[in-house]
Amino acid sequence: MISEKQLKDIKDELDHCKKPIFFFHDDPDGLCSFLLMYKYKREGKGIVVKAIPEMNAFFAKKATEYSADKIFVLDIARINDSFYNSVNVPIVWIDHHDPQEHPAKVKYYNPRIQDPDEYSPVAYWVYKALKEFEWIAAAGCIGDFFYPPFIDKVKKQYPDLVPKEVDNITTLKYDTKLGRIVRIYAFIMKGGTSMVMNCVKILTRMDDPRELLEGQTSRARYVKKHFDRIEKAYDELLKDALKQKKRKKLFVYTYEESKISLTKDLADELAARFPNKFVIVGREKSGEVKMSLRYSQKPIPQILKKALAGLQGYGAGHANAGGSCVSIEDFDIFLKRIEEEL
Ligand SMILES: [Mn+2]
Repeated sequence: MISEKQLKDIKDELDHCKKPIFFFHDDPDGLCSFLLMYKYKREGKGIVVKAIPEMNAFFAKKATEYSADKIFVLDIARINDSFYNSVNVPIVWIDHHDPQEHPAKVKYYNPRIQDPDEYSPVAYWVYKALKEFEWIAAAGCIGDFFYPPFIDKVKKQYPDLVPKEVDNITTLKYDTKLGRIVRIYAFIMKGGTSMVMNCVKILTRMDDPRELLEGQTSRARYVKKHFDRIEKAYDELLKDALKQKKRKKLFVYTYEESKISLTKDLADELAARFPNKFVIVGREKSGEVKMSLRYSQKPIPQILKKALAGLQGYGAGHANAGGSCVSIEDFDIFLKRIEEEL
């Protein structure tokens, strides 16, 4: 957990700056963490960190160009030395991946320092610190498949978004209008950075979730147009994935490199549909298969370690979700070994 004292520190850090810059992960948890902070502060600039969740000199340059007086890093797993070496303003880093070493000058908050097995998203902690916009915080939590403990507040305020009988994360994510918002948030983060940032800018100005769902305003239609394009590609992949021949304990789906990576989102949905299977969704690119893995019956890191022994590849993950990459030549043996471990 992150203590009450630390939550107060986070709020103080945000209260005491004039030109903050926010770097955030390109998923609903990262986006919602940013939206909560920005909507509270009403100052600053947001920058999405795409492709590799690591801060480096490229992002340091963005902070300098903006003459930021404080840097917030939200839901990003790593900060590279080249980043530290290139900035000289305070850094506040809130994350929930594996706890990392960091220079003493960095204020680092991670619920897993105290409790290595804790699984709570960054948006949840930012909400606990700032205490506003429950629906945005809930969207961030749902994106990371975490049932928001404060969901009753959202149900009360927006009964049309979350009916009161909803009591589990799968229904919340895949069968409610709030879940639909999470999907919109996830998909608009795909594609070129300038398009993504145009959409994010619009979201910072929306206070009512229904504006986005109903799509009546021109700014909502702009976001919707980008979303529709991604959703169409996603629906095609999902349809194709569901046609796969089923194996006993494994669900494997691979697709060719295309411009948009939808691997994580597909893996999440397939895992929700097939909760007892080990789900592998992979994208073939330059001789490798880049995969998202989902499994609820046994810790993934343990299985991965055995499956990868001696192969050209790497992988990591939490208990139920992980990622891996192996060369195409090793893919069949990788799958066979996983099957043996289940
Ligand atoms: Mn994230």
